Amino acid sequence: MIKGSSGACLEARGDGMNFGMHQCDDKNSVDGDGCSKEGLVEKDYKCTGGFPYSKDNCTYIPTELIEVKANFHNDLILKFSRPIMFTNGTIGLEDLKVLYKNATGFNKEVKYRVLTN
Ligand SMILES: [Ca+2]
Repeated sequence: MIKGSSGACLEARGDGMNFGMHQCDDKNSVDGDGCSKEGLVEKDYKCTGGFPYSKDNCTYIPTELIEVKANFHNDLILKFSRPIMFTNGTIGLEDLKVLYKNATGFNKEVKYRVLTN
């Protein structure tokens, strides 16, 4: 904590002590590592462990496949936890590999086509 010009206590950023006035403090003033220099948790990150006596540790939340279902045409519908980016800005056959695993554990690559909406 530091004293502001009005005499009120303010929380310093980047000192590794989180008194709860900012979303996070990871003991630096670097953007792009999960906790911004303004003390905000950055997009797609989760920060934990920040207390008056310990800094926040921020980790990237990976994109997860959260749902797979088939419609009546046997099209597989994949739902991800966030919008996903592809190699050339659009989904292509090089972006996804689909494997079929049978009861004996044998994996066979499945040919597919891409439908987007
Ligand atoms: Ca940082």
